[in-house]
Amino acid sequence: MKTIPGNVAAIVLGVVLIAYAADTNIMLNTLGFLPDKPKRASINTSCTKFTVVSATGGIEAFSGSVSGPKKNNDTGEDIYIADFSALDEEGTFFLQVEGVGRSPDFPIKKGVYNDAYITAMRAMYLWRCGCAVSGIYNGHTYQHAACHTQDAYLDYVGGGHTKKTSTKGWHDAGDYNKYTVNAGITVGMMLDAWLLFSPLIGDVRLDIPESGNTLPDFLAEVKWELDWLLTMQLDDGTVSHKVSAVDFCDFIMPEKETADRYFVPWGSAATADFVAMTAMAARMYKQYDSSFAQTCLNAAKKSYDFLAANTANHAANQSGFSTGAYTTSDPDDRLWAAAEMWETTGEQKYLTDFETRANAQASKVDADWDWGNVKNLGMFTYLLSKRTGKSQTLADAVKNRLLSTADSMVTVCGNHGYGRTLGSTYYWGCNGTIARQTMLLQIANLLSPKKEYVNAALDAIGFLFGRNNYCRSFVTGMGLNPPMHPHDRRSIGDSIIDPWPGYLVGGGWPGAKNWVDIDTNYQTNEIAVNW
Ligand code: 9MR
Ligand code: 9MR
Ligand code: ZN
Repeated sequence: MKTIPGNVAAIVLGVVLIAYAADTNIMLNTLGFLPDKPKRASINTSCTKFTVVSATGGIEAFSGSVSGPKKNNDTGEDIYIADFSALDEEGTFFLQVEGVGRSPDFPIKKGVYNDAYITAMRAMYLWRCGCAVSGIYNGHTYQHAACHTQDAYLDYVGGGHTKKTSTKGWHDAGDYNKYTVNAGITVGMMLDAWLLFSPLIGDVRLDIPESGNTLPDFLAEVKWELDWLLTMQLDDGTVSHKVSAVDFCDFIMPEKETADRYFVPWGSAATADFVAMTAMAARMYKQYDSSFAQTCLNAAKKSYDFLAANTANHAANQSGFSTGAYTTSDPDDRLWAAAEMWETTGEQKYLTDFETRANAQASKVDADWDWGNVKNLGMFTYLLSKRTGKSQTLADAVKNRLLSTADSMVTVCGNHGYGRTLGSTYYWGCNGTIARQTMLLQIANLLSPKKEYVNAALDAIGFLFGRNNYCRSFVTGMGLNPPMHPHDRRSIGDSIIDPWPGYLVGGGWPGAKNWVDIDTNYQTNEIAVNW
């Protein structure tokens, strides 16, 4: 039996049992559970009975028999499930599995994921480029001085060796470059989160420099990225694919990277993503900052007009740069751009553009999507729009496909021993996709409420926070035994042992067992804004 640190003496029903460490054969969401929602643990060794014990009183709060075993294809394990969903009292508990051992302590309480939300949002703040950042977490002060204030040179976009300001934005990942296409999926998801959840997150204070201003903190954080994005638009309406040094820098703090950084030539996917993001921002910031909203709308129209006059896919010419490529063809990006332009302006030409593109898509909604495929974002906007004028046939087709996709996600999740909504699919950054899938499930739940959708979304979160074959959290600073060596230049370059907090690492690929918590392993252990 493998053990991990965290030894606690357990007293059960007045009988002193052996003092033993939490056992790595019992996997569950180590952030804990909401009282009224399902609670399941996965056990990868033979077992029959389990109890849930109050960690404070040593009182048995629940007992049951496991189900299974069921073969987990990707990990090759036989998995047993302990279901204690019926336990709805608040408190701190652990699971005791007869003949196996015990789980770590976990809470059941309302708002159990609120801290994770704040930490993840503050992680976006800590990712800021173009300014000094500082934040205290678990007693450590994570900080760096103002970085990349030199951004950026125009050499590659026809401006000679002169500069145009392109500061602000978030660093992309473990590297410090800034990529428009990856900003697309990231900002798109975040502004959709605002659309869906602003009543819940609108007042949550993130303790960022803008806290207390008129703009809600969430929108203030996203605006830091939008302010940078606006600098990426070139005079003719094209949008630069990235701001980057020619090569990745060493494992140094960001302010130590003083190499020249350049605007990289335009690409049509980047330009379309820019249209979508700024059109969304025009809508969502309007009530707080109408002049910023107008700036966004003007920028969106300009780039949209360029694309309308230049319909061919245009890959950015990235020669001379060895940094992240984010190469992707543009039909999905153009579709998303058209959807956001329509939703923001209500103009028929955008609706026609969107519907033509949407009709041409064989699959209207995809279960598995990332930065290279933003079609879902456009489809979601179309479905959630209250505007009149939609084609009923198309709207029905998209909605049906969305719901059937959500239904199959529920099935995939239920068939997987660890409730992994992506089933047995593994690739670079797949953990990010699992987090992203919760968005599709939430939108399905909005359009056609079904508790299974929300439960699958919770399972996705559970997988990322410990109910997985590693029995570890995949998010730095949170949950059980989290990543300690992410591929993150700040975490490697500073003197603090614990990595910068609040970041999801990419996860195993090519298979379930290939994640390694080693900082050189960017293939499985990097962090990135879109995850
Ligand atoms: O650090 C880089 C990381 O952010 C990228 O995701 C990864 C793939 O593009 O590349 C990393 O940089 C490595 C480079 O590709 C090859 N030389 C070593 C660099 C650091 O590991
Ligand atoms: O997330 C990207 C992944 O889908 C690609 O397979 C991979 C290789 O091209 O690149 C990933 O993006 C990296 C980017 O190129 C540079 N910054 C770090 C990103 C995360 O590893
Ligand atoms: Zn920077």
